[in-house]
Amino acid sequence: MQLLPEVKTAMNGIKSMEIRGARLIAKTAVECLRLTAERSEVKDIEAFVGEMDFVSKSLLSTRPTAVSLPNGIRYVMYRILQAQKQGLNLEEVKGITEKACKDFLENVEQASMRIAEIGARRVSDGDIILTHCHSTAVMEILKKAEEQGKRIQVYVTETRPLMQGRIVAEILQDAGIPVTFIVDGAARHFMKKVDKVIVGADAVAANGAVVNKIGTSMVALAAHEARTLFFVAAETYKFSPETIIGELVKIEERPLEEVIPLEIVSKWKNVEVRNPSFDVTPPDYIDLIITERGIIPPQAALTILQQEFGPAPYEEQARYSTYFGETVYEPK
Ligand code: RUB
Repeated sequence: MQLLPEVKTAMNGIKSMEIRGARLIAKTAVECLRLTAERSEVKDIEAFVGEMDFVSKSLLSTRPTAVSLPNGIRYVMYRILQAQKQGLNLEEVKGITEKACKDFLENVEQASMRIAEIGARRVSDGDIILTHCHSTAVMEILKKAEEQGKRIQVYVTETRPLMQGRIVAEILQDAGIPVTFIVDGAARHFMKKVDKVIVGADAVAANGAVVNKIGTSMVALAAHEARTLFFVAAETYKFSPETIIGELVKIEERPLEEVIPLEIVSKWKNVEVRNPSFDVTPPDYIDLIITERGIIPPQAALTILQQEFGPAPYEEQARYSTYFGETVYEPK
């Protein structure tokens, strides 16, 4: 089975991180599904489902941590498989696929606007905020607060090793927000001056733990010590249904040359270099999670998952999970 050239380019973009951040990864994946369905030339439903399944699994192999990616794929594939089960014809199933992709992408846009509005309410005039890594959700909250006439200042960590902090500094500077750019290790040094930390999320677990860029949990620890508020901005499609049944979110480990040039490390005979891309911040260090449905304490993450994935999710979740394993998803 062949992937469209556009899908291959998108997959390479996600792997190389030209396309990065949980929201953009999910949007790109669902756009790949939409394009595949639109260009599909197969003549029967089984072949169509097989094609969509192949593209889904290929997309899932790009980066493992951002739960928005499997959730976007799940949203579309679930509807395709339900339509197939109902015995709809190929054109109808294709129509449902197109609608599912469009709906998911529209939901993402709506959620972005809502999260900006809801999050901006938690930002006060005169606030000093610290953020770590580049989150589109956080950027929109801060820009919205600025638009509302709140004067804020933002400490931006550089975010080793790939320096997403530089993107953040540029975005905020262009929005007219004063920025202080610091190395990651300086976060605790400045934390006493900070009113609120706001970060994004790649995944939110059922127990309220948040997976985000490596270093987030150390920032959270420093915030906890300084009694600085720690907020997470996460749309509900970043909540992980698999964590309800005890699965752990996989932490991506990236190449060592992102951390240190190969010519240096090749001279080190007895040194191991590790490059985990994300870490886990326990719910105890999180004051609030800002979602498009409202603000929740981390302990309410399970409720959000139950609302998003059904009121009695346990058996259903196990079925959802099988889609991501070797076996084909079989709806009831
Ligand atoms: C990006 C990162 C972001 C979240 C949320 O990591 O950790 O904080 O993905 O982003 P990477 P958004 O650069 O490795 O992808 O709010 O845009 O979804």
